[in-house]
Amino acid sequence: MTSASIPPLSAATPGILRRPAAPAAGIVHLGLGNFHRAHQAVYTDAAIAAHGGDWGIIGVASRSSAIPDAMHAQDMLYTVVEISPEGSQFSVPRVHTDAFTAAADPVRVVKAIGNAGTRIVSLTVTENGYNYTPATGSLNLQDPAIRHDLAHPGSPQTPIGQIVRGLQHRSRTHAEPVTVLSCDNLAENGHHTKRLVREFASLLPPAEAAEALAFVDTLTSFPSSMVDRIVPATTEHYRRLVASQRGYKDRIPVPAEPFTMWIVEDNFIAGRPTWEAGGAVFSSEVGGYEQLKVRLLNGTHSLIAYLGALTGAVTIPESVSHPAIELAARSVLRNEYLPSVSVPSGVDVDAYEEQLFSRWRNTALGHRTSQVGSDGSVKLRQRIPLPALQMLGDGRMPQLLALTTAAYLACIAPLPGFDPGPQAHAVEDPARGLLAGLASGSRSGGDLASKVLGDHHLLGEELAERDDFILRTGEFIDIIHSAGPLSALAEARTAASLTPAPSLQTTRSTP
Ligand code: CS2
Repeated sequence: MTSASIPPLSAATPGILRRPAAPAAGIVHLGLGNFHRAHQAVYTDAAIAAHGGDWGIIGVASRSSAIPDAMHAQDMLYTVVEISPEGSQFSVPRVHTDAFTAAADPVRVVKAIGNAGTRIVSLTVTENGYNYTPATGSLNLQDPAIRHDLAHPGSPQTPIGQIVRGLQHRSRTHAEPVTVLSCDNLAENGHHTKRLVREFASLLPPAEAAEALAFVDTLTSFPSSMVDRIVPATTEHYRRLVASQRGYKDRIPVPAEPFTMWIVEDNFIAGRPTWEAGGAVFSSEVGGYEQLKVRLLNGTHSLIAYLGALTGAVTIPESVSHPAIELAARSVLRNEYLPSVSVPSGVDVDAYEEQLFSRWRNTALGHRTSQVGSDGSVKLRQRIPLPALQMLGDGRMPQLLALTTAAYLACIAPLPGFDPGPQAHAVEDPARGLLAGLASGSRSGGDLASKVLGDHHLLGEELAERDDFILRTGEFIDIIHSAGPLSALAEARTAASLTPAPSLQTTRSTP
């Protein structure tokens, strides 16, 4: 078959099983990117296959219409390609009932969330999509999009604005309860989302605020959840792979690693799909799983990404295959992140660590250092401050957490005269302009670190007070600039090995 004659993916593609009856939509999902389509959608597909239920998903993309357009052209279908060095597995979830773009049709988002048939509003909008101030964790009232949403009830642009306007619509029309489910890498993501929703609601005119807050407090639940699956960006390679192996053209296949995990707090005020059918675990220990994941996986991932980008590594497997980077990653994970984690009962940390390294070594996946490095100004706030403050409180310097911070700044805010290289240039960040401006007026690493961490509270208010951490970060910035990232890494590891061993008071929950 020539490439031109390969048919597009559709409901008529051989091998696509039709359901006896299409489910009605019970879920509105904000954030139609690759992660949602390889994670929650897959679990929901398994739940509907096993137990039925009206749990179809209306997918809402934030700004671009590329995914909704492709989904409509493909009968709401797309392929999940599980990639490992051993080979590829293909599956086609059949759960989306509709897809559209919020920016093009803001009224439709409010109506979809407000619809009585909607029982869950879920989100994968990334850490950056919650419009909060990393320093304080509160809603960012300086953000023009939040100001717009407070002033224009009919056309919200932000997920928090869309949710509050949708909840107001519910409260005024039918008062049916609903669950708001965050699936982003934020500590206590349910509490965090509820807090931002309440903050937004409380800024409405008084009568409206009272009504909205009453609805939030009594008829809306906000479970926390820990989500985990490495999902790189789609490239032409995956489109070609699907065409050659499956015999159809898919414009939007999603590559993903075979590993997947979802731990959810069972707090769904209006019911939920039996996601257990896809392997989800309902647990009262979500907080411990979130800490484990956000610090050991995501935190260590940041170190691998920034040091890798500075050494020119294009992908995470390339970076972690460098022996010095692997040693640093093991050291930050075990000695600096782990002591701050309440390890959930039954989790074997040694096995978890080995599994992480084998996932990061998945060369077939091609997960880019610049992708993991993106949005550090919001991601690092979730990953670094608590473990760093705990160590500092014990009188120990978190050398590798300071190095992670320094490597991040060297990538996106290099001092004048330093070129961090193409992988660092490819890192996107909402604070890039601000931080680059601070760097251009800085004379040294210490100067830059003190402006970014001290004056601008990039890692929160408490760390802004820790001159010792700021100074150490500044020293690492200087070493990276003068002698390169591997010298900074060697210095951090030597200093870490001279620091007294962690007291290893890892809090373990009782079984
Ligand atoms: C990564 C995550 O981009 C990042 O910061 O650490 O996207 C990571 O791949 C996922 O959270 C894995 O579940």
